[in-house]
Amino acid sequence: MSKPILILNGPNLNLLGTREPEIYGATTLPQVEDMCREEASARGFEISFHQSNSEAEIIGWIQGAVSGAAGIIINPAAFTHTSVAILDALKMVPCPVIELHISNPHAREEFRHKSFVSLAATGVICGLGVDGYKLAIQAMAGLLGRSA
Ligand code: CA2
Repeated sequence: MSKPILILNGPNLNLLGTREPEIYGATTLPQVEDMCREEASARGFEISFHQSNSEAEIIGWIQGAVSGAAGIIINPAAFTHTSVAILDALKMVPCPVIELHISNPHAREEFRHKSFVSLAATGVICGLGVDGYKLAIQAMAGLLGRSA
């Protein structure tokens, strides 16, 4: 059986679609998960989709990906700008890593301009709303040689 694409979402993204729709849109995280499952399945991939407000839990999933995932798509949310621990974990995985943001952090407050995660990312998608998740799956399929 082939390995899934791991899709990780950081703190507060469980609230997607319920607050700050002017920044993050009106789509909920369960709707994003359905969208991702559909997009991946059209390309012959399974996904393993998670959200956590805990840095430790996210690091646990990344460590599990060392042998258990074809690729990682991660929206680290606020941990993007703070977490050397997530960066270190991502540096240990052999698979492609796509960093994803719904908004464009570079067009927002200065503290959002710095990403620790980018240092371990194969590529970064930002500012395209929740469509970025679909685009990340398409890009990951290309990186894994199955653009279907
Ligand atoms: O644009 C993104 O996807 C971010 O990763 C979202 C993070 C933010 O800290 C990053 O700078 C950029 C915040 C996620 C908070 O999620 C919420 C969702 C709905 C309502 C309120 C917060």
